[in-house]
Amino acid sequence: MLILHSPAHAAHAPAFEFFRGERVPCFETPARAAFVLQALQAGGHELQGPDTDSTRVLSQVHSARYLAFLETAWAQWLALDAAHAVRQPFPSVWPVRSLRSDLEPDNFIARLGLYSMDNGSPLSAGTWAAAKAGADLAVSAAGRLSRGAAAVFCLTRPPGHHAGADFMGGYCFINNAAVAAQALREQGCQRVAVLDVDYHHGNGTQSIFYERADVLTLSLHGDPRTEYPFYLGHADETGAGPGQGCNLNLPLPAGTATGAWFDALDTACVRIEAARSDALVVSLGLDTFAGDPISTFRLQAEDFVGLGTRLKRLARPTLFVLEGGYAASELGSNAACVLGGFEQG
Ligand code: OKP
Ligand code: ZN
Repeated sequence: MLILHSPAHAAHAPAFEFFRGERVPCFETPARAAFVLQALQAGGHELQGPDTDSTRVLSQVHSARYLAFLETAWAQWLALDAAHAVRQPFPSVWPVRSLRSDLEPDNFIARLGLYSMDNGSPLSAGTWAAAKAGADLAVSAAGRLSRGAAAVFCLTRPPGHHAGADFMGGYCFINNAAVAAQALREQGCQRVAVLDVDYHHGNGTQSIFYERADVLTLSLHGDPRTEYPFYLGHADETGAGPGQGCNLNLPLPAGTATGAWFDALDTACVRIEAARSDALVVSLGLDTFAGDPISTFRLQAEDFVGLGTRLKRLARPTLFVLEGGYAASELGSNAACVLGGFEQG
């Protein structure tokens, strides 16, 4: 399978996040992509770089003021104090219900809160460069599918599926899967399906397309009653307006193992076929793995082969985008299992 990758991902390398009352090393690291690159190259997959700039498509997915903030956020942080070069900004205040989000405050931390859903999306000097490179890969991959490729894998980080039109969250800044789906639509696909198999609900992707009938969004994930992102991802969220019926959530209890997970995958696949989607974007989170340090599902390596095989049966042009997966040293072999299952399936 064709792998699209850019070394620019490594520019996003914050040191710390907050976890259970402690400041801990980031789970979402450059090493994750290095493990995937190593495994896929060892597996003989072809590797190429991006060939398209995503700027125009990005403006169809994210708000202008959010993109302007993200692009200059690190420079703004540094401008406050040169000592900030070795510190990470974190939001500490958010415009929740009854507070105004139409106005941009002058204060940098207040703006950071305006554009964040949590304090779990650490920024570093190269965050914009890495996230923009991921979007370039997503648009480039859509172009490959439109020109006849059967499948492409975008080896990107940071992930994207929690990022909404105007906010970052859950390690995500730009929604690569949404960018890919939007690019496919603009390149002539009438109906696109985005299937999110990451452990965490793809709240950003759902919200970006919630009122659209041209992009079907589906997500299998840990039940938001107990799992991040908590405030979206319930089964009764089915789309709105013209997009009514075009969102499917399949929340599963913490601890879900192979059998129940594949039953849900089958439900999602049946819906994709019924919708006659003509291209498939897969938000490929591998944090459903039993060894994942921040998740509770119990999939094994061979289950990822089964995932690839099931997706191949959909027989649609397929664009994989890497999302989560934090058992870094097994992330490459698990990704290779999905691609192997797809190619053999
Ligand atoms: C991103 B993706 C907060 C720690 C928890 C939420 C998990 C984000 C997962 N500092 N962060 O969906 O794999
Ligand atoms: Zn995840």
